[in-house]
Amino acid sequence: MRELSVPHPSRVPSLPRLHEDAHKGHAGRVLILAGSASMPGAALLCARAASRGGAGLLTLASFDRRPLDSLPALVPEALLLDLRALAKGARETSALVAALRNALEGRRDDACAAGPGLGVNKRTRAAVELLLEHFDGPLLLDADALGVFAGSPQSLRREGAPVLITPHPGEAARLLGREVPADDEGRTRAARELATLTGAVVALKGARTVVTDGENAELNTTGNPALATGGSGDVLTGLAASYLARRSPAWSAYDCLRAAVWVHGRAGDLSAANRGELGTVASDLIGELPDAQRRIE
Ligand code: NPW
Ligand code: AMP
Ligand code: MG
Repeated sequence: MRELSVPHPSRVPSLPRLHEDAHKGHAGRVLILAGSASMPGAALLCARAASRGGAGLLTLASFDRRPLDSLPALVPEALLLDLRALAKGARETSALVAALRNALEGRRDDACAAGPGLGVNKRTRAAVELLLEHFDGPLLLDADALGVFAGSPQSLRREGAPVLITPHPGEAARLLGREVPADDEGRTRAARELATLTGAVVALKGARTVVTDGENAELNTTGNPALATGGSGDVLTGLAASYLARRSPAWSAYDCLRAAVWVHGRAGDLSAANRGELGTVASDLIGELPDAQRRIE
């Protein structure tokens, strides 16, 4: 089999194995806040990737019905958290964010990811501020959850459980308030600066994604331009969230993110080999995740 001949990448940590008696709670509970009426696909890609990344229990929360309406057909494993319904149909930010707050109080999620497809607006900003304050597990912020903090990366800083951010260079530039250099040295410097300002573990995406926890930094070795397609980053967010939910003392937030970035790139490499770079769409990456991930299982 082609895949079995690929060696375990020595610098990428192995995924923690579940013990023999594990139940789905041990595999990790993941909460995703993503999607909107005009971008349901981002939420669905994120949820599908989290499901393939081994989430034991997966919930998609949305302020809009549309991502949730499509979910059962595409990710039957996932649970739905309909924030509009919990807010009794209200559309105001205050009511919707209060519904999220109430929902969080009754939940026990091991990790949360927020951002893909939410839109850059006041509601997203209020929701992410709420998660920073009240979600006490690892919190991964991507896409519009970063867009709402343009020019104020310090607002992402918090005490306690780790925050992780996965900006592409455009999002990183908005956070920092200046362009990110294109060369590897400049990208690494920018990623480290973001880690320092936010206190977060950072993946600055692109070809050779830089992953840093502020101290350590490394460039990812997998991936190719097949990944330069809409929704690709949303897949990474879901995958990383599922790894974050797999609690293990030997498995840091930095390890999770390095592993997710490596597997995501590898899925892109497998898809390019099977379909070509042009023929790969983000959904295809999800189909390649099991094979890609087996290399580090
Ligand atoms: P350009 O184009 O070169 O001028 P945005 P987004 C720059 C959702 N999606 N290197 C780019 O620069 C996401 O989850 C929904 C350098 C431009 O300025 C978000 O919620 C989908 N620059 C939302 O859409 C599928 C780069 O950043 C700007 C760069 C917006 O996310 C698609 C564009 O970025 C999408 O995932 C790079 N590698 N990449 C769905 N099906 O529902 C980007 N830029 O404005 O943040 O737009 O990334 O599409
Ligand atoms: P996003 O822009 O959020 O959809 O994220 C795009 C994803 O694709 C990130 O994980 C990038 O690292 C990856 N990616 C985009 N272009 C390339 C490339 N040329 N080579 C490798 N990975 C890429
Ligand atoms: Mg993105």
